[in-house]
Amino acid sequence: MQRAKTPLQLLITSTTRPLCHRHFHRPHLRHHQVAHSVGIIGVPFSKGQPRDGVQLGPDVIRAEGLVQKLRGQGCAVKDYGNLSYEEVLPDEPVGRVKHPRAVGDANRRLSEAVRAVKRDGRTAVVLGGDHSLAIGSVHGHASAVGDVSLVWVDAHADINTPLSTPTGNMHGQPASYLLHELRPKVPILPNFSWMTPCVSAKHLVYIGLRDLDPEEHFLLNLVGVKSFSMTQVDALGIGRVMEETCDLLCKDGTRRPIHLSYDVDAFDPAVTPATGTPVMGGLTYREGVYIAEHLANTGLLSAVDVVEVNPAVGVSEQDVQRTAGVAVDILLGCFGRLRGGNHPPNFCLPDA
Ligand SMILES: [Mn+2]
Repeated sequence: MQRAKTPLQLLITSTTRPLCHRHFHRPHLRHHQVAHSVGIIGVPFSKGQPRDGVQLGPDVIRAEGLVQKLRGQGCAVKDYGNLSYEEVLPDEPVGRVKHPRAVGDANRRLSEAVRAVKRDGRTAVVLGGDHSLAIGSVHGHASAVGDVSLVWVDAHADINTPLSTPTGNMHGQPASYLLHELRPKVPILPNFSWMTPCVSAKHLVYIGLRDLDPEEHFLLNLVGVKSFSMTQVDALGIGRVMEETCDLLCKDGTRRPIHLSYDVDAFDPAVTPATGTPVMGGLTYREGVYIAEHLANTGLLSAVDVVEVNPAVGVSEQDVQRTAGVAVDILLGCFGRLRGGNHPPNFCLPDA
């Protein structure tokens, strides 16, 4: 009797049709997807926001079996461990912006780490930590591969500038640092001289928005970013939202690598309760996983952030595990798992 190979030897096989249409149609991948090579970086960083605990996110996500489960579905996984960075003191606010030097320094290191993972030929997975880490993650990704498409899944737009921010928290600002179009609006903060904008507004799509400051709403319109707020998700359905997202991102016919920056607060708080800034009326589990499945099927997913899992926001242990489990499920979806099932291409049934 011949058994299936060990999980490490397996390749993911999909028996469904590709989800993306037109530009992303890749018929040769229909049944035998390539094995994914994944590089994980944990970023135990919390200074982009005021709540303690989000620095524990990477290890809470790992504790839900991320590495083993990815290997179980055929991925070659290298865990690079947690990013180390030093305490930056003193770190007085600049204007309203809190902890600019710490955020700048950690992101410089993260940018280098992500670039190294990309040069190793792996899809980068960055486990947060707060969402200010997207500055270094997207920057490092773009510095390794060139122009990227950025899909930002979040309840918030995180696009305040250092001058427009009502709170001073840097996890509400990363998109403004990343966009070429906002360069004239963003002063260079201490420990940010390494950083230059690397994303065009026309290559950014938001999904899941439902809590924007007036300043952010103005900024979105100013630079003309496409956003599918929860209103659009309700009106169109997540299938059409993802179709339109992929059409928009390749309108110019270029197959840019995709950077997915996934804030778990995009989900409804009933799905991901252990997060710092929950907002009612978010994505269902099914919608959130569909986003990952759809982008995986493009074959262009090149880096993924999963951020803002905070085990210390006063919820039960069960709530923490559920939230971290959803973070893991997003990543399994990003690397080929389909709810309709998968089997390895060399799978053999036992003979009678
Ligand atoms: Mn966010």
